[in-house]
Amino acid sequence: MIGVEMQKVLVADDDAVNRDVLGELMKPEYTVLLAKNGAQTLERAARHQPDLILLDVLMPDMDGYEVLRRLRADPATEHIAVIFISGLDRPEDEATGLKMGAADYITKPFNQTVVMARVALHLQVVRQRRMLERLANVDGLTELANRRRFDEVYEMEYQRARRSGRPLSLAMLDIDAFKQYNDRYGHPAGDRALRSVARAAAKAMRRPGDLAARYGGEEIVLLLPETDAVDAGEVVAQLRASVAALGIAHEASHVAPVLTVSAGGATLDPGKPESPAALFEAADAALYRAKQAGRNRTSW
Ligand code: GH3
Ligand code: MG
Ligand code: MG
Ligand code: MG
Repeated sequence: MIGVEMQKVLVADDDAVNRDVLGELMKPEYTVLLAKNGAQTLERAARHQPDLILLDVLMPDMDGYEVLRRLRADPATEHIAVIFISGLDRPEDEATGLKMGAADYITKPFNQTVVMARVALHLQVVRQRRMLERLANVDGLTELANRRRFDEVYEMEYQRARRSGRPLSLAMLDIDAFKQYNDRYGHPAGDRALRSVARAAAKAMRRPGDLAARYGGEEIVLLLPETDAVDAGEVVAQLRASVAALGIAHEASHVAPVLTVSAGGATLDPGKPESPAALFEAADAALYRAKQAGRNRTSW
């Protein structure tokens, strides 16, 4: 695959000869990782995030079924495709492996060409699943999370914050006088400007749980878990400053000679009965106030 990073295959077998044969077989096409027992398999799977594991069933420390069970129980490895490769060749063994969620079951002694073909097939499925996930969750123009993804994560984070009593902040951003920008510079230039603002928003996300999403046309929403109003205000202030610092000329703006954004924020009050929709509306109402007050500012 030219220009594309090679997919990673983890070969897990306690038998050194099998390991080497399978490893050498995969090497020309894939990045190969090796593991000689169950514990190593789990550790390497979590650390290296292979696309596929070729998993031996009979291993002394932990059998392959148990390894698969533990892979599925850990959010870091639950999605990894597994092909069993085993000397156990009874139909019941194969059925057990497939029912547990293995993508395939190959019996030993294996035919190298067939192993390669099956690995290629399942790696293609992995790529297609990733592409579908991307299409479902990522906005094509800005590469930010899309609204569908935001709604899903927001609901989850809102409930988590409610349970834990920890803060949660939301900020809604909207580009100022963007209609005039399009009118003055053209729609393609508007798209480029929007992409630049989106990149600035993505960069402003500092913690793993932070999420910047394209909510609507030129509206970006920030979801900031574990963040109170003061810290969230700081994130928004820095983002607004970095958008201004892009220095995207906007001669038709009545706000400033460069592209600016207005922002509205809201922070979950653990003491008040609220709803995800109410918190969202509060951020939207704050954005409206920022616009009313003259734009290029933040309201909370
Ligand atoms: P305001 O300061 O009140 O926000 O003024 P505005 O002109 O930005 O008004 P509003 O937010 O209501 O308008 C959004 C405009 O953004 C209208 C639309 O043409 C433009 N827009 C929305 N999505 C896109 C996009 O994907 N690409 C481009 N180029 N323009 C977009
Ligand atoms: Mg074995
Ligand atoms: Mg606007
Ligand atoms: Mg708008």
